[in-house]
Amino acid sequence: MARAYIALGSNIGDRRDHLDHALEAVARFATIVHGSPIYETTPIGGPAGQDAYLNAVLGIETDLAPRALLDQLLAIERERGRERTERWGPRTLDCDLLWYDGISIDEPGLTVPHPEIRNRPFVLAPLLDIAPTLGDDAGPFAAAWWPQTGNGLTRISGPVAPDDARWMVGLDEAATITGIGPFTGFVHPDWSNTSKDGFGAFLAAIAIRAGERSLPGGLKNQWLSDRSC
Ligand code: A4P
Ligand code: MG
Repeated sequence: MARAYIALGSNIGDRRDHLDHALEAVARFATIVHGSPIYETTPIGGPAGQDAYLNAVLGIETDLAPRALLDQLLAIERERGRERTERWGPRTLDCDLLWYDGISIDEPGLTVPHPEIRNRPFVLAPLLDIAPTLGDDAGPFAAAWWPQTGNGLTRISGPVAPDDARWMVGLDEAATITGIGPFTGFVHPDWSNTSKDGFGAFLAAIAIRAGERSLPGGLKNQWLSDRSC
């Protein structure tokens, strides 16, 4: 079983629905063990006038080899009508393989770790949320993070209500607080009926409920207040 990290991005159509679809689709062939917060991010590169992106990262365990995993990710992009017209152009859904079991691959059509991780704040932020010590031969990815890297990123998931400052947390964080982890799969008690906010609300609910139970002042005060982005 290999550990891998996948970056998701969307800036066309119902962006959240595309990410939710990716989450469910990845669970067809992998166990999802980490789910990052979702960020709304300013487009980097590509044509002027693109809409803002939603970006997130999943940590998975899978029996698929890297190439087979990439093929599955490209298939998920196609399910969402992904079209490639220009470099870094807008897209319904982008699924990039960021990192696979610590190995390096440089083949036609597959480079791992993804060469742009350190240059992409919209990847670094959610990745470091769920895997703060991850790195490659050049060192930890966290070394590429500077305070200004967070400019243009807004952590949006999953406000349970629009005026509510509660944010989604990663599964590992939730598991630490609840003591009921590690999670061996993504299970929502009523997943088929939870559309837009299913994932974020699920994680937020776990963390908030556990936080209210065990942390004086509640989870929000304890460790959401010191996040800089
Ligand atoms: N390919 C090779 N290695 C990989 C890998 N590790 N993961 C090949 C995924 N694909 C890999 O991909 C082109 C080809 O790369 C694939 O067919 C595959 O065989 P693509 O998805 O068309 O390329 P891309 O995503 O446009 O480019 P790239 O280099 O992955 O760049 P990024 O970093 O994904 O940039 N701004 C914001 N705010 N948020 C975004 O998500 N995304 C981009 C795309 C630009 N600006 C953005 C965002
Ligand atoms: Mg891509």
